[in-house]
Order: sequence, then structure tokens, then C-alpha cells
Amino acid sequence: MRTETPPTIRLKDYKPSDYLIDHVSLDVALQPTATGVVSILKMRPNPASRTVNAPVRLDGEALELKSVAINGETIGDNRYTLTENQLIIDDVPEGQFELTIETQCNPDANTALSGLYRSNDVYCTQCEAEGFRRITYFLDRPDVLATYQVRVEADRDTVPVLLANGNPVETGELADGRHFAVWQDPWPKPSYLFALVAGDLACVTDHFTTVSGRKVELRIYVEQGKQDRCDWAMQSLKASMAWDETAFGREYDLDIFMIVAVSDFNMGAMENKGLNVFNDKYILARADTATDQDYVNIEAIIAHEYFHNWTGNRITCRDWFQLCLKEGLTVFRDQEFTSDMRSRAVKRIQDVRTLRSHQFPEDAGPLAHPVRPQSYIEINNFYTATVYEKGAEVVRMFKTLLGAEKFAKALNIYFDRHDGDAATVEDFVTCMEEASGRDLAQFFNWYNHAGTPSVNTRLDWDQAAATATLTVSQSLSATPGQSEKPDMHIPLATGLIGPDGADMELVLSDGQRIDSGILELRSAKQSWTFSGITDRPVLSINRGFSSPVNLTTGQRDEDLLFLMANDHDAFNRWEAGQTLSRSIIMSAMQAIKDGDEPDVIDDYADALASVLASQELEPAFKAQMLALPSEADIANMQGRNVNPDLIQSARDQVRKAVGGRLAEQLESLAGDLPAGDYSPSATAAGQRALAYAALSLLGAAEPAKTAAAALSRFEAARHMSDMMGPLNMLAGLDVAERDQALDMFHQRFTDDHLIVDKWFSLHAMRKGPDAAAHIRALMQHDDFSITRPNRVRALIGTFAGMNQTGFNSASGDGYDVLAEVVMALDERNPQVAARMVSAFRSYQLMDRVRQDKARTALGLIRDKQNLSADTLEMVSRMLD
Ligand code: B3K
Ligand code: ZN
Repeated sequence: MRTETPPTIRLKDYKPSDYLIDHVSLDVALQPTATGVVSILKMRPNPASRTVNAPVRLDGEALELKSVAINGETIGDNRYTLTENQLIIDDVPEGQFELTIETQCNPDANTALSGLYRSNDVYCTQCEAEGFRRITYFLDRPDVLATYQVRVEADRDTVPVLLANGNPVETGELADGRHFAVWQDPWPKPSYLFALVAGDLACVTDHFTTVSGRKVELRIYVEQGKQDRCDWAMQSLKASMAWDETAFGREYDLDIFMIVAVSDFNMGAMENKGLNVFNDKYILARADTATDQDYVNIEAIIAHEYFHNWTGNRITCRDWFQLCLKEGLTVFRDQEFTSDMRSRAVKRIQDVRTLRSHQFPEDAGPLAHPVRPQSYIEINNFYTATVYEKGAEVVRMFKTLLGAEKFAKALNIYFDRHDGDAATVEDFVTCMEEASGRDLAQFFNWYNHAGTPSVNTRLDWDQAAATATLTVSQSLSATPGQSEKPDMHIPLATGLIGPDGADMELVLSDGQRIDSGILELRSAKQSWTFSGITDRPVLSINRGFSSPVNLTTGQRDEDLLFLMANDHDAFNRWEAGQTLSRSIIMSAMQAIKDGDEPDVIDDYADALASVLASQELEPAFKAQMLALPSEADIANMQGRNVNPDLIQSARDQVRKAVGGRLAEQLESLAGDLPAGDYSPSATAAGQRALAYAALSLLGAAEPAKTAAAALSRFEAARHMSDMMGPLNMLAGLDVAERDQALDMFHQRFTDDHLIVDKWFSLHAMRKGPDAAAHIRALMQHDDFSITRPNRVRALIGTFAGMNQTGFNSASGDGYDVLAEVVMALDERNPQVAARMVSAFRSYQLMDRVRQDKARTALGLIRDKQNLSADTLEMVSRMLD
């Protein structure tokens, strides 16, 4: 057990730094186990600080201090104090001064992959959030912005490529087979955006000419031999640069933009100024190695990191509590980009699926926290679905409330006013208020209050008076640390649909027209009475998922079927299908429990059949209509005393019934693949998505027959998407073809680490009580390695995050496997361990037996010797 409790950092305690650093000159002499760093800091007291003659307190971690000099004069160790994580210099000259610090660090010993580390012989850095302090002593906080000049030096033969942020200024040869490169970044930046990469990397180049005619060199660095897998990434980068100019008026600002792909990385990617570092999973793609989903992810993540150049880098965060300021806004921007590049309706559906599967469970359990948290122990634990995805929803709600024009105006004010600043959420909201002239104080609750609001509606039609009264109420349950909840300001995009399928005009009884269709719910209960409603209206509310709420309309099946067929809002057509199928699954659960016959699904299947037959609807949308709510979604809806086995049986039963009823139509769709060579286009990918959604339902209906067909399709496949379609289907079935296909897949791609990851993920989806034992066996496989984050995420992350019955097995085996992995990982890489342990976040939904087993597993982790602050914080929040 730990003895000391790590300190809690609070937003209300924020104070400006006592000192500023205007310029950093860094000299890094790379050696695998003893890298020397000389840092020269041009410092001065911060005029915004109230403390005079304060000591200089620099952050540092896992560093060996060699020397300290002030204005060129070395000072003795009597002039400074060295603690485990600070270098404190009490007495510094007044005004400006220059501090020179010489340190040494050990990249090879850095298994945490934070700071400077080496993996596969490539030196790489990761500094967000607090990794720079593992490279040198520094004011490692985002509100200290400096320009940087970086000289990197290494062995010429083994480390030919030397990269850092900014523009290249000089390279040269040195004695003893060493060489160097100097980079200059003219844009002041916080230390978390620092990056350095060095190694034997291959490079693919291109260029982009910005709107004002600046020619920017583009480079993507990858492992030698992987150059032919960079085309899509390069194309996506150029598309992102062009889109940010037209959609947001943002131009790139350096002579060169570089991306480096590395295979061991704690996260997806990182937006370091001018030198983005990526998990190679989100760069490398070729038709025979990457799926449609990989192509989509690459396009979106390249865009996301590129967009950070403005939302995050040019305007950064004052402190880490403001993380959503850059992340929520940048996710919103990448969502808009994908919507413009692909199908807006399908993108919205997918984003809401992600929100429901990742953010809603977080908001409903012990890890719930506001979009802007008020305290943390380890900030890396707050790179969450709430900060990112709900943060993006909050930005989207601004757009809904303000309208596109005023929203654009607000963002322009934000970019103009705060360029070069370390800003706050308040700064951002002020821009929204100024552009719209609205008071958004109540809306601000979305930043401060955790939890997903519940919204209930009721529509009363008075035929005689030709009016319809819509009554909407809201409530928000208590979340950890927040027992009192205010009324939220909830924009609801609403329509009343007439029998002809067209929207009726929304005219309030006082004559006011609501042309935008946006109703603003601001109190616990509100009513709107619409006049001129001569026919019975069907309510379509929260269109486009205008607010991230749990909605209950209590609509009857006929109305949901009507919406599925008629709503012009594509999102709500899909949503009606989800609501209906969820209630069918829930009744099937009840029927199984009672030993009854399950509900008849004819109407629902007929509605799906007409969706599939439609000439207007795009295939990608139809594929979404075919996918039932996930087992986890049903569990979240149920809210307590969950038995995942029952959910799975009921859901499988419904899928079987639907698959059986639609078999003929599904057969034909499953065979309808795009002709010709592989294209990652949205159209081709959509057609494949539909074919494989159809195949998957057929697999539920007729497993034996479909499995045999799927195996042949797998063998005949000419690219990775056509391989993974049948494989995904087979992975969920208990048939011999599954094992045959998986074995062939592994044999064929043994040398390709990204594809071996896919193989592990497929195995992790094995359903039922033996799943945990299967995971244990795979952890003994030669290809499994606990030191490779992608591998751990592929096997353990998929198992704990996606395999409901396997992970939540009543025996507790699934929980035990995760606990063991977390404890083993924690010693090497606390960030990844803490991330993995969050898979326990919904254990309180489970029945008593499972809850107890999960609590025991969490307790075991908490009591482990020397547990990191990262994991301890997560486990404690879940056990509280
Ligand atoms: N900003 C990084 C995430 C850093 C995570 C640090 N634990 C990637 C991104 O959001 O774009
Ligand atoms: Zn981001």
C-alpha cells in the first residue's frame, strides 16, 4: 500500500506563474542510456504574478542534474534545492536573466513512454501533458509560452534523421561519426507541444500551397519499407489543410509540416507544433493491409491533429482544467471535416454511437466528471470521452443555439482575440455571447456539471382546437461530488410531422413562428402550444441529436415506425429504429426470463425491409439501420442489476429473427460489393458496410450456412476490407470456420504488427464463459507483449471494452484477467494501465454477484505495493 497520498490539483487554486520563459535554447545529445540535455532559458518575472522575489521552482522528473548556471556563472549546490520533482532556486537576479541547466536522462529506461524514449531504435518524445519535465527542468505548464531553438545530435549511421519542431535551419557533421541538426520554432508554444524524433526513418514528401501562396513542404516519416503505405495519409493531410482554410479561414504557418509514425505510442497521435507524432496504426494504409474503418480513422485523426495547429497550438489552454477548450473544439472541427468529406447523416449517427458507448457510461458511473473538471490528481486520467466527445457536443450546441452565421462570427472573434494566448473556457464563451448578444450563463452549466440529463416529452393534440401542446421536462441525477444539479439549457431541434410525412409549421399560440425548429428547454418543465395543427402530428424531437441527453418520448410503436419511414431528419429515422429495436430486445429479455415466446417483430422487420429497398437512402445509412443497439447500450439503458448473458441471448434472438425474415434481401445485399480495384471512397466503403452488415445478420439467422460462405469469401478476398468483413462475422460465432479463418489470417500476416493486432482483437471478441481463459492463453502467445501498448489495447482493451459477456463473466475471471494485466502494466507504463482500468467503470450496473467480483478485483489493484498515482486515482474513484 502507498503511504503518501498524491496531491489533488484544483481549478480554484490556479495562480499565474511567478516567472515566464521567453526563449529556450535546447541542445540534446542523444545516447540510448545517457542523453545529455543543455537548456538555456531566457527568463523574467511574470508581471501577472503577485509574488515578488519568488524562488524559481522548475518541474523535473527522472532526471540527473549535472550543473546549473545563472547568467553564465555556474552556481553551487548550496544555491539550489533538489527534490524528487523540483529544482528550486531561491535567489535569482531581478529582471531578466539566463538560466543554464545541464541534465542527463535515460531514454532506454523510459518504459512509461512519456518524455524522451526509444522504441525500435527510434528516439521519440511525448510531452503532453507533463512529459517535458522528464527531458529537462522547466516551468512545465501550458501558460508559459516560449520560442524554441533545438539542436539535436546523434550517431550518423544509426540515427540519420534528426527532427524537432519548426523550421530546419542548419545541419552538419561532427567528429566520432556524429552529426547534428538545428531547428527553430518561431511561434511561442507551451512545453507540452515540444517534440523531437530521431532514427533511421524513411520519408515521403509532397507539398501544399496555402491560400496566401505560401509553399509548405509536407513530410511523412515511417519505418523503412513502409513508404508505400503513406498515400492516404498524405492525401488526408492535404485535404485537411485545404478544408481548414475554407471552412474556418485558418492557414498553416510554418515552411514545413511533418508527421512521424511510430509503433509504440501511448495514444492515437499528438499535435506537436509542425511535428505531429502518430501511432503508426493511424498513418499506414494500403488496400491489402487496412480496412475501410482504418482509412476513415486515418483521415479523421490526421485532420484532428492538423486542426490543433489553431485550436490548441496558436491558441492554447491556460491550465489543464481547460483541456476541453482545445479538445472539444478540435473534435467538433474534425467531425465537421468528416461530415463534409463523407456523409453528414452517417457521421452524426456514428458520433452518437461513440458518445453513447463511451461517454454516457462514463457520465452514469463513478468516473463521471464535468466537461471542465474542477480537480484532478493525474491530468492524464482526464483525456476522456467526456472532455473530448461531450466537449464537442457542447460546441455543437453553441452552433445550434446561435445559428451557423453567428457561430462563425464568434469563432472569428475567438481566433482574432486569443491568437498567441493561453485561454480559458470563459474566454471562449464570452466570444459566443458577444457574437450573439445572448446571455449564456445558464448554458455554462454544461461545462460545470457532470451527468447526462434525462428529457421526457409528452405531446397532446386537441383536434377540436387544432392545437398540439408539447410538454418537456428535464432532470439530472447526482454525480460524484455533485449532489445539487441546476436546470440545464437544452436546445431541442423539433418537428411535428403530418400524415403526409411533411413537417408542419411551428406557430405558437401567440403567433410566434419557430422557423429554426429549435426549442430551448431551460426549466424543469416547459410547455409549448402550437396552433393550426389540424391533423394528428407525430413528434420528432432532438433531431440530429441536438443535445446529448437521454430522451424518453413514450411514443407508441406505430409512431416510431412512421418516423423510421418518413422523418426527413435522417438521424431521427435511425433513432426511431434504435428505440424500437431496443424495446423489442428488452421484451425478448423479459420473455426469456418468463419462459414465454418472444415478441412478434414483423412490423419492425417490414420497416427495415422498406429502408433497405429505398432508392434514395445511401448504403452507409442502411448499414447503420441494420445494426441493432449494442449489448452495452442495452445494459446502460437498463441501468441496474444487469445480467449481460441475458442481454446477449435476447439480442441474438432478435437478430436471428430479423435475419431470418429478411434473408432473401440480405443475401442479395451481402453479395453486392463494389466492382474493380479497392477504393477507400465513402461510396465504396458504404456499399461494403451494407454488405457486411447484411452478412452479419445472416450469420445470426443461419450460422452454419453463412459461416461456410464467409470462409470462402475470406479466402477469395482481394483486400483487407473484404477480409475483415467475413472475419468480423465469424469471430462472433462458435464454428470451426472461425478458427480456420483466424489461423490462416495469422499465418499470412505474421510479420505485419498492425495486422497481428487485428488478429488479437478478433480473438478478444470470443463470446461466453470461456473467453477469459482464451485471453489468458493468448497472453502466452509468442506475439503477445505487455510492453507494446497497441498489442495490449488490441487484446485486453477489446476484451474488456467490447466483449460484454466475456469480460463480465459471472465467474469473475474476466475481471481477474484485467486486474492482473493492469498491475503488471502499472509498473512499466502507468498511463496505459490507468486507461485500461477504466473498463471497470460500469461495474455498478451489474447484478450483485458480478459487482462483488469486480469490487474484489479493484481492491486487489488498489492494495498493490507502489501503485502509480495514475492507477490509484482511477481505482479509488471507482471504489468510493
Ligand atoms: N493532445 C493529444 C493527447 C495527449 C494525451 C496525453 N495523455 C492528442 C489529441 O487529442 O489530439
Ligand atoms: Zn486532440
